[in-house]
Amino acid sequence: MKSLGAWRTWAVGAVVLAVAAALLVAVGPRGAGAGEADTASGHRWITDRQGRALVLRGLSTASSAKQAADGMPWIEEKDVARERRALGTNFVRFLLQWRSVEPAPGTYDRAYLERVAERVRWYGERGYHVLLDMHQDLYGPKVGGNGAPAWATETDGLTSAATDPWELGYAEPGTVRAFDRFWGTVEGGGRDLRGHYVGALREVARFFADDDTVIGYDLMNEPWGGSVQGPAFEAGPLARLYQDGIDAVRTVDRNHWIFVEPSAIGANWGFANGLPRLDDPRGDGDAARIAYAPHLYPLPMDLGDGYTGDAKGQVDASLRSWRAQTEKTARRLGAPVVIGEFGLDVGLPGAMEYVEKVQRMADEMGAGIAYWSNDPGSWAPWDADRNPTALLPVLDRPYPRAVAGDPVAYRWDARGRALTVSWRGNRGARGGTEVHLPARHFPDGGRVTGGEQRSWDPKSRVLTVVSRPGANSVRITPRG
Ligand code: 9MR
Repeated sequence: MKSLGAWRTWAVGAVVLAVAAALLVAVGPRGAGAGEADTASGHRWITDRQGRALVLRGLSTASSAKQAADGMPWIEEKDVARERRALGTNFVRFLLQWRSVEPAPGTYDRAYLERVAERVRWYGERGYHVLLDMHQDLYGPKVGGNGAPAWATETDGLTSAATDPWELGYAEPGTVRAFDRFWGTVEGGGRDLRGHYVGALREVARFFADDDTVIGYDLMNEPWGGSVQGPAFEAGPLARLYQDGIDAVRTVDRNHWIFVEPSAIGANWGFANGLPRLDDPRGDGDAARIAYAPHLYPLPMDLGDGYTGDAKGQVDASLRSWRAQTEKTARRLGAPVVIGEFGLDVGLPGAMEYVEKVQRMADEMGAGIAYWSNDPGSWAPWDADRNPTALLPVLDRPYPRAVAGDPVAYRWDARGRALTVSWRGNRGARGGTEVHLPARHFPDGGRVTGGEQRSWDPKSRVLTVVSRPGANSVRITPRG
């Protein structure tokens, strides 16, 4: 009982610290040069094999993989086909589990990676780019979460109770100890757990090094510091793990992007984070391929609130702060940004207004998006019977899938029914700029001004456009 009381005190302390940090963020200097990234330009871009800048739009696949005995998500190939048809997406964040990659210490499950590869192929055949996400919540199944294998969960006899909301489980004693043992921040312990984790990342990268559908690796979902929190965690144990992970991946894979996340609790709400610049053995500047993939769950909504026009302005304040902090960290890392997760119960008041707002913000930032998640149900574009929810038409919107140049800005104006895309140069890219034109807005295809239509495929709903010499901006409106 005594230790339970101590942990409650700890949890309250953490919340107080968090609020203090929020205040600091609120009164602290606005991110220097935040204006630089007010348009889609001003940062680096993830490119496809043809050298075109990618605007990544998609969902995570899937929460169901966390519990599945074989670690596979719920999807069959026909579901991937439906996702492509219904949403026109080009991106998926695919969940992996450490327990499945390394079921016994130093033993890697090739059959598991082959099952993953089969699903990656389903996506690849439909033009997707797949981010492999080493997922965890609450450390692992042995302490009520998912991710880590039981053999890598050391709790010294401490246990974790189920909590509501689930995130509070991060303060449960068994979970905190498991993380502390993983990071090596408490005395004792047996195995070099983080060494094993880095080894598992390397084996995933070795397996997928030549897979062109894979865009990169997300080194750890929503990292948690256990009893070391905030900048001390991010600049310390987390940065060390990331650097070791990057170095290990690069021994087997020189090409794919490596995505890093901040400590979720805090950064998800818009707080500052202390991730330092990381080194890519590929080299500095344009040679480096490190991307930044923070998650976005403004605090009132993380606790289950809707977005009811946000009368008190708390969600909007959280969003502004999140954007400023994200841009600041991305500049420090020299990294493009992908919103690795955002999402909510579609039935909450104002939910669609919120999703539209985040999508507009991502367009302004030139950031990719992976909506959480594609699991049929109340958060998804389809319900348990696979019928569309109110989210489907909101996610299915026109966007440039790949830009043959350096994107300056792109915007879908729903009222004026026009998609505008502008860019600079052509970065030596092969092929034209590809845009997705959903049937709901462009039933008969698009009319292009400022450029020339190269091709239009009414089945995939992809229109390819090239700009006229000297012009760098196209506008596409519905034909007819
Ligand atoms: O939506 C997921 C919920 O059903 C699970 O119970 C929970 C714990 O595994 O995870 C939720 O998904 C979270 C994701 O794993 C990490 N980011 C926040 C997501 C929403 O809470």
